Amino acid sequence: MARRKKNRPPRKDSSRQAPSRVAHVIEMFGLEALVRPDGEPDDAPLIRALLRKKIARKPGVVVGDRVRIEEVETEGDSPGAVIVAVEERDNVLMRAGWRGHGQAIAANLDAVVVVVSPAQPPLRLGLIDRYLAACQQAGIPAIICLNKAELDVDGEAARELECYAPLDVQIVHTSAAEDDVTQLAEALQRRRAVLVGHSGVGKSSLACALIPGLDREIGAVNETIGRGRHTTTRSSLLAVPGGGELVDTPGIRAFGLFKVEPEELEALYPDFDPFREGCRFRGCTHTHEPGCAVREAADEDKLDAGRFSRYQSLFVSLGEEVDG
Ligand SMILES: Nc1nc2c(ncn2[C@@H]2O[C@H](COP(=O)(O)OP(=O)(O)OP(=O)(O)O)[C@@H](O)[C@H]2O)c(=O)[nH]1
Ligand SMILES: [Zn+2]
Repeated sequence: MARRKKNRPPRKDSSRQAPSRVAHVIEMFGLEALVRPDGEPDDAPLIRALLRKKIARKPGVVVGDRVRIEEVETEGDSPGAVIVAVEERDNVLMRAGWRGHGQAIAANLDAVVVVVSPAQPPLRLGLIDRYLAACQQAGIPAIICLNKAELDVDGEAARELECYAPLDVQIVHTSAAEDDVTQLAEALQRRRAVLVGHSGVGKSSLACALIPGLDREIGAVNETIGRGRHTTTRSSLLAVPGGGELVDTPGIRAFGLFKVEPEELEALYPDFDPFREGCRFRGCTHTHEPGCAVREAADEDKLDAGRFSRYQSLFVSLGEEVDG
C-alpha cells in the first residue's frame, strides 16, 4: 500500500464534494466563463466559472462547449464554480494560432458563416477557400454571406462566387446598411452559427441587424463581468430572436488552416471528387504529377480554373509553413 507523504492533507471525503453538473458555455473571458447549467431557463442568471489551468492549456474552453462544473463557496467577488472537464465536442472550428499552436474559435456549431463583401474590403477568394477547407475539416456546414450586396452593382462579386456552386455551400446576399438580412436570418433559423471573415466586411453590423438592441461596442461583458472589451478578447453566444444563436468572436484578424499537411489539403476540396479517381497516381496532390485528372478538368473548364490555381498556391504555402 502506498504510504501517504507527511504534510499531505488527508484525502477529501468524496461524498462531501459538490456534485458536478453539465453546463453550456455562453461567454468566455480569459480564464473565466459564464455558463448556464443544463435544465436552467434561458433567463436564469448565468454562473461565473473559473477554468482550471490544466484544462485551459488543453483542450481549452470556447463558447458553445458543454462543460462539467463544480460549484464552490465564493469569497467576495470570486467565481461560483470551477470548470473541471470539457464534454466531448460534436465539432470545433480551429485556426492556426501563435507558433503553430491551434486556437479553437467555437465549438458545437451548426454553421459557419463566411462573410465577404464586394468592395471595402474587396472580395478575397483565397480566404473563402481557407475557411471552407477548415469547415470541411471540422465537419461543419458553411454558408457564404455576400454582405454590402448593394455595392455589387454589376453583379461581378456574385459571379465570382459561382466558383463555389459545385460545393454544398449555401450563398446568401445581405446588406446590413440597408437592413436587409432576410436571407441570412432564414438560413440561420434554429441553428448555432459563427460569423467569420475579413475585418470590415460587416460582421458586427450583421449581428446588430439580426439581434435588434445588441450593443455591439460594449456587448454583454460590461453588465456581467464589469470589464470592457478592450482589456482582452471575449466571445459570447447571443440569442437571435425567432430562434438560433450567434457566436460573437471579436478580434479574429487572420485565419490559417490548423494541422493540415499539404498532401492532406486536396481531400478538403469536395469539388475535386468527380475527378480525382482518374489521376494516374494514387495520392496525387494535383500539383506536379503527370496524368492528373483534376488538372485536366481545370484545363477543360469542368472544374473552376481559379479555384484550382488557388488550391495550388495554398498547397505551396502550407509546405512553407511546415518548413519554416
Ligand atoms: N455599404 C455598406 N456598408 C456596410 C454594410 N454593412 C456594414 N457596413 C460598413 O462596413 C464597415 C465595417 O463594418 P463592421 O460591422 O464593423 O465590420 P466587421 O466585419 O465587424 O469588422 P471587424 O470588427 O474589424 O472584424 C462599417 O463602416 C459599416 O457601417 C453594408 O451592407 N453596406
Ligand atoms: Zn491529380
